[in-house]
Formats: sequence, structure tokens, C-alpha cells
Amino acid sequence: MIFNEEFETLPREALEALQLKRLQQVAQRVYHTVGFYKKAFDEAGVTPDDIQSLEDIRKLPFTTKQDLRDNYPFGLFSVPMSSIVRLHASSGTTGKATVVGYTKRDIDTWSRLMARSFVAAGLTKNDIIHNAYGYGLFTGGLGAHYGAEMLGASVVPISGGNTKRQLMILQDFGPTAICCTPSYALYLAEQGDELGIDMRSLKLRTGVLGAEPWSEKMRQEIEAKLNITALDIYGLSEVIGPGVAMECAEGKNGLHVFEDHFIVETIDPVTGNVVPNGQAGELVFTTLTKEAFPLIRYRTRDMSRLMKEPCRCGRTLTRMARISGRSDDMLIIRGVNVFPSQIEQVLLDIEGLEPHYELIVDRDGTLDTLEIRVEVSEAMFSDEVRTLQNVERRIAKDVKDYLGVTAAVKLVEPKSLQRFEGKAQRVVDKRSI
Ligand code: DLL
Repeated sequence: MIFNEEFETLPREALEALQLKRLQQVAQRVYHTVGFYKKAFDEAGVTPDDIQSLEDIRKLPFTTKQDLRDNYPFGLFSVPMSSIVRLHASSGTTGKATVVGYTKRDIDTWSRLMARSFVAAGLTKNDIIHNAYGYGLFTGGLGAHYGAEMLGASVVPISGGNTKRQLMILQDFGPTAICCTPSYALYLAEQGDELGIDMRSLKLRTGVLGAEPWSEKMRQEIEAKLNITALDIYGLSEVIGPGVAMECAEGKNGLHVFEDHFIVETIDPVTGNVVPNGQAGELVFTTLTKEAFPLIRYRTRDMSRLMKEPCRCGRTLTRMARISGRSDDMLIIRGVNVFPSQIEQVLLDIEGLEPHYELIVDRDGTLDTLEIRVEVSEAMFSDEVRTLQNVERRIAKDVKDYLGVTAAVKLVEPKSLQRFEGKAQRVVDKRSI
């Protein structure tokens, strides 16, 4: 089943003609309404009129997360605030990260993209969708919610957390589909087993899972434990939220990028050059239809590879392989995006700590764990145990307050952590997904 048959199955030529027309429009729009883009285009010596073919997109400059931060909070919006009906922000940051805005039409576009995603997963208006993505500034909850309503399905807006209640509702309401992160799907399965619930005999048939990297092995585990078909959904707040790309139930091999709304490129993260089709590279997206917050050549730092071969579902949209990693050091811990530099900032704000630390990320059963080991100064090291414990508590609290993640903190002796000659390796990620 295809939600938007016309646009999802356009012959490539027609799709590319549509993309070019929309690219020309968005280039004009940002050049004339957003000071940042006018300056960036001028510096690159390019004007919107230079876009004569799709390849000409390569003349346009990249946009990075730093550009978004520099223009915090609303500097890249292309419409007046009176036209903005919704704001979201990326998770797990001090707040000074990335804020995104939507017009009424953007919300409608996004809802349709999510409805498309659900239909690609085989869902219909007869489904009951248990939406365990977090509601709030994170785009997962409301994005999936509006999409489910657009489809006409019955949505259970359970949001994240309170696993016992989730398990009760899974049994009592009999939802046929679940939206959550893959690791939470596994956690639910595990907790259900512990409580003696037969998780395989629930009414669940489908999982629309994403927001963090996962693997084929994890998919098999989730499918076996919950007796569902687990499909991958990708997106990022900057581009629109979930619903940028979705795996179809028929192909179950790569995610269709909704190319009538986004142009996707893959680049070499070091040189910035576009890599040949099929080769691994960093995903770069340009939005074609967004009004409030159009983005030109946004560097996602997510690594993938594009597959142009036709898919058995009939969609002509290019597929991207599941995300294989990141070209920067961003960690996703229990669904929260965290940069080691943000943890460093918290540590440096506390007196008596040395700038030597190590972050150990692991998985306890199905849950991500974070341990922070940090060296204390000689002076502090000779303090009473109680003082040291207080410092540990303070670090854990600050990390939780500012970044939204729970961490176990361990103060270690001065000079006990490894030193590095080249690039410091501060993160030990023991998770195998
Ligand atoms: O995670 C949007 C989303 C919500 C996607 C619900 C899917 C489902 P952000 O919080 O801005 O937005 O985080 C975006 O999460 O750049 C990737 O690194 C990672 N990510 C998202 N989906 C996937 C996925 C939402 N399917 C960042 N596989 C992105 C791997 C993913 N990583």
C-alpha cells in the first residue's frame, strides 16, 4: 500500500524535474529571506539563478549544526514568528543547540510524511498505534502522533517512560503497532517477560522504530521477542523530524527517502566531495517544501549509503542503507543525543576537577549506561571521602539537569587516566548493537 501513490512512484525523470523546480524555489526563498544564507551564498559566489540543473546543488554551501547554534534560537527562520505554529528542539542539550519551527503548512507536510511512513510499514486506519516516543520538544512523539491521526488510525499517546503502565496498556488496549526506539522495544520485551506477560501473544504486529542506530541482529531479536515486523524510520529535527526516510514492509532493505520533499546527497566527511552512488558517505539533506525553516545542504554527520535500484514495493524513491555510524563523536544514550564536549563543559564548571576524563558507554541488558570517570586535583584527592562523594553527586546531578542523561560518576586519582599523544580517545563505547 502506498499513501501518496502519485508522488511516491513518479518516474525518475518527473521526480527530478519536480526536485529541480522546488530547489530553485527554495534557493530563492532562503536567499531573499534569511540573512545567513544571503551571506553564505555571496561568500561562495553563487546566486539562486545559478541553479540550472540538479547537479548545480553542489555549488551551494553546506549548512552545519554550528551554523544553527550560531543563529540560536530563531535566526534561520524564513517566516515571521506570527506564522510559526510549533517549535521543537533537539534533545539532550543545554538548550543552546538547535531550535526548529513549523508553519501550519509544515505541520501538514510533516503529518503526511509520517502517514506515508506508517502506510509503508503496512499500517491502515484500522490500526491502533501505541506511540511511546517522547512527547515534548523531541520531534518523535508529536511527529508520530500527527501522522497517525492523519492516517486515521487510533493513537495511544503514551509517550516515554513508566514501563509498567505501558505493559498494562499493551495488554488491555491491544495496540497493533508500536512506535519507540529499538532499545526501548527490547526493554519492554524484557520487562514483560519478567512480569510473566506472554509478549509474543499481544496483538502487536508492527514496530516503527528509530531515533537511534540499530542493527540487523537487533531487528531479529526484537521481531522474535515481540512477534512483530520491525521497521526502521529515520529523521532529524533539523530536517523535519521523523519521516525523512522509512523502510517499507515489502522490501525491508533500506529506507526510502521522501525525495519529493528532500534532496539527499552522500559526501566524503573529510573533503566534502559528493561520493559515487552506492558508496558510504555522510548524508546531506536539502529541504524542498519546508516554509518556516528551510535548510540547504545540511550535514547530518550520519553515515549511510544510497541505493538507487528499484524496490519491489513499487516506490521509485531512492533508499538509504540503515545508519552505520556518525562522522562526529555524538553519542545517543537512551535516545538522548549527547556530545562528549557537553559533558566536558559540565565537568570544567566544577572546581577541583582535572580536564582528564573518560566516558564509558555500555549496555546493561537492553538499557544504555554511561559512566563518567574523571580525575581530581591533588588537593581535592586528599580531602575526606565525604567531600569526594558530594562532588560525584554534583556531577551526576549537573549532567542530568543539563543534558538529560543519567550517569554513574567515579572520581579517580590524579594522573591515573590514559594520556594521548594525538587525538584524545575519551569515549569507550562497549555497546554492540
Ligand atoms: O531522533 C527524530 C526521530 C524520532 C527519528 C523518532 C525517528 C523516530 P533528533 O533528536 O534530532 O531527531 O536526532 C536525530 O538521531 O541525526 C541520527 O543520528 C539519529 N537517528 C534518528 N533516526 C535514526 C535511525 C530524531 N533510524 C539523530 N537510525 C540523527 C539511526 C537515527 N540513527
